[in-house]
Amino acid sequence: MKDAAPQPIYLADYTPPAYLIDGVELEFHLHPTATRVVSKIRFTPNPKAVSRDFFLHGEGLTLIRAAIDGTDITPDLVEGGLKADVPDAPFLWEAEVEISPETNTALEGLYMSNGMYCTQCEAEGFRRITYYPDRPDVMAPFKVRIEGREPVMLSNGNPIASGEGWAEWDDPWPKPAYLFALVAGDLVARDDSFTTMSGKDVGLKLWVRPGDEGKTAFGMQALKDSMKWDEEVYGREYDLDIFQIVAVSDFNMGAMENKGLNIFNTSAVLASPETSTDANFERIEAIIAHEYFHNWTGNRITCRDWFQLSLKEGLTVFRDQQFSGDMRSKAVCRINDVSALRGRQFREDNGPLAHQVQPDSFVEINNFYTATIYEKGAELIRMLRVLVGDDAYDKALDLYFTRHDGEAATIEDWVKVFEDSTRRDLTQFRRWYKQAGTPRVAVSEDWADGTYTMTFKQSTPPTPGQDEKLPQHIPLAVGLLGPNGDEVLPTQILEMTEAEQSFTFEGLAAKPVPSILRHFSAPVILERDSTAQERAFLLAHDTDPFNKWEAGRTLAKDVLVALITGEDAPLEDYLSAITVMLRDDSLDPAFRALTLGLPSQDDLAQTLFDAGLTPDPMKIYRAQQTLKQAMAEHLQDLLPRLMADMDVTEPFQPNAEQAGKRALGLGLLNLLNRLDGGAAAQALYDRADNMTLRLGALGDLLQAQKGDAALADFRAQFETDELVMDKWFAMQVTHSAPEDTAQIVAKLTEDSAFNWKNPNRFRAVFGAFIMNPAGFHNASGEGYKLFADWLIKLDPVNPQIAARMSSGFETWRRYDADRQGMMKTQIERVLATEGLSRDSQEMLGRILN
Ligand code: 0A1
Ligand code: ZN
Repeated sequence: MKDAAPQPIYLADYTPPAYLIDGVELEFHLHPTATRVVSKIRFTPNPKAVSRDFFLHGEGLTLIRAAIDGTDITPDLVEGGLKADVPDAPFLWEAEVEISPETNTALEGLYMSNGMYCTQCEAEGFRRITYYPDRPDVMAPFKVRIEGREPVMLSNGNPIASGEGWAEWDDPWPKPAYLFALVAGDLVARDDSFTTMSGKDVGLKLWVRPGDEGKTAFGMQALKDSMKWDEEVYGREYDLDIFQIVAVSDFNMGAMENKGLNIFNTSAVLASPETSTDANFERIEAIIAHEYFHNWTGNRITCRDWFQLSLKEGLTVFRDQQFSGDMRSKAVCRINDVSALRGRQFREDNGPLAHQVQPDSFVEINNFYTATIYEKGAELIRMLRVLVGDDAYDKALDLYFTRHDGEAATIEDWVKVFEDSTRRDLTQFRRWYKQAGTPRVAVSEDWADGTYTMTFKQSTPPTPGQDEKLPQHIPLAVGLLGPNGDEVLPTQILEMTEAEQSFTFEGLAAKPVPSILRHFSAPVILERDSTAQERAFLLAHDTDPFNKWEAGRTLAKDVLVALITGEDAPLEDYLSAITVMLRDDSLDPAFRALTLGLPSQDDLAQTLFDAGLTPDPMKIYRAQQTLKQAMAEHLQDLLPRLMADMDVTEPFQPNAEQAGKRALGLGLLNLLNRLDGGAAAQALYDRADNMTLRLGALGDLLQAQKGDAALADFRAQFETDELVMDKWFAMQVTHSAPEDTAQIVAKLTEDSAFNWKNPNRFRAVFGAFIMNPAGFHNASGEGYKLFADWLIKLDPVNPQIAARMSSGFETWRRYDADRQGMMKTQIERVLATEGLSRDSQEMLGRILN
């Protein structure tokens, strides 16, 4: 019998906690299968409470003893926790529980990774460590004593004392339980220090397993850069004596912002030129910044409840995006951020998993760490900043930090801060948080007697549970170009608030070419009929780098869609525009590399689906191949010179400048590869002294079906490096021929190195699989079955990852009846699995409906 459907939790049901906590003392006696946790918690009745019921969350705990004010009691063990009768006055709660970190494969709570103890408590993992009011609006200072045999034993806050077999930590800043952390094991640290703006010395430690010390320099520098940036840009200073990062091999997400003790997936912190690509370095820098920035946006000011998740995540993503833009190229970072948004968030917002940035309900909060909460949430903050202006934004943030420091706040508090400090009415803007779905903005234009009029119409398609949508407040950044390419109107922000609205520009000498939605000023889909000539014109002349890139991308998309549907493709326009762009040495190589890239297969499938067509994954794949071949042939005389220009002769640096050259060089090599059958790729593979070039070359060799020797060599060189071996797995799936993909995946799962319980390894294979549409959607349907088999296998071991991966089926309704039928069968098969987790039930249930 299947379990009853899990019940949702509603935002509308929020009530304040019955009891608050003055202080927590925890004592850990570490043991792989029988860790004892002794807790002493000083509770006080909350004057704002609506009930006096005493309930503590607890899951998978063996209760050994409980006492109130020193007297042993027998609490009522109930589903999800315990209840007890307590005094109507402050009291001391004591408990002792036993847990088994070694058998905790879900990687939530206290678990073991490679013999090392570590924790993950967001969102609701602390209840697997001890009985506690595990909700973010209960904040308390923590003191922790750890006893065990591990040479290094860490927790949040400042170190107090330690001796043989024990260590004590004190975190004076009140925090919710989801920010608790403990790590113990055989670890070594890279040490450094940072002097804050008020002159305080902070000790910095980056802890890794012995052997990984050589991969810590970049992460440490990124941490110091982040600390400095947050002082300079947001006026935020660090607030403990020590800041620590620990790298852990088994981790469900990228990293976690636990107070003073960030825990990182090794993939999000360890880096060296020999083992990490430029993209890895860039991601690591951003994640280190993100977690560090949470110290203020997330930790000092946390969330009242999980419906407010975007309060901390949207803002912190926005801050890390600003940081990356300042550290690297603003234009390139913005293009990358928008590409990621479209690739993940638009896909989510236009399918069965669409949800609000502030949801009204959820079943399993772990399923809501989504692109909508994170990346769309960041876009909302970016729009607010555009609407109020940079200075007003800075003032609003100062007010936010003063007004809410030490609190568990809400999204409403956040918007109110902006209203109070700018005196703007943001009533309509609030809809962005409550309306799911990506708005479409259609543009038409009119030109007469020197007057140019643009008319915008907005509409948002229905999303699950939300049929009716109201007009949004959309900032449209617009500039106008004259016929000779000069800008006749620099960027203006047009505020759209109506369903349909016109804007008029007078006194123009000639009909202008508009550049609309500059820097992607709002997360919308712009619909505008345009000619290939106009797109090529904007690619050549637009002063806004984002729209310049966008023009090239849209032109490429026009070509691809026409190739797929069999219409006339503006191929010549595209090829000549791209040639001019590539030849332009004044353009940043990184920008040129991005402009050379094509829209993804997934993007094209969604575009066709939106146009009322049924996407055929093979036709999409072939159209991409055809266009790349045409580009290669058209550019063949230019390729060798351009590639030579991109050679980096200086020693490897993971900076934006060198990375841009490598990216363009590899983009060109990918074209040349189609003409020389892999010869240049082999030569590059043989001489590469860094992972970026080595991996780029390997990808091309696989593409050319000449990768066997390089693959074997790669494995032999990096067999003992988990993170590089993840690449070895992923590359084979990504660069397989569509008809072979499922078989390759199946073969890889039999490899002795396929340690599937490790989230990074599982994602390397199955993440790459579902990101390869032509392979995954191969008409045989064997990919669907294989994928479902593995979801079923993973779910009882690690429900969080199984549920996240099930989004591979998210787009099933886009496809033809045969594919839909086959996917539906597999989704239903997984759903029918006995004991399927709440996580997977919720995700697959939503996908199906
Ligand atoms: N708050 C972290 C990410 C994170 C979220 C959930 C986790 O477990 C369910 C783990 C980490 C961040 O934004 O970086
Ligand atoms: Zn975050």
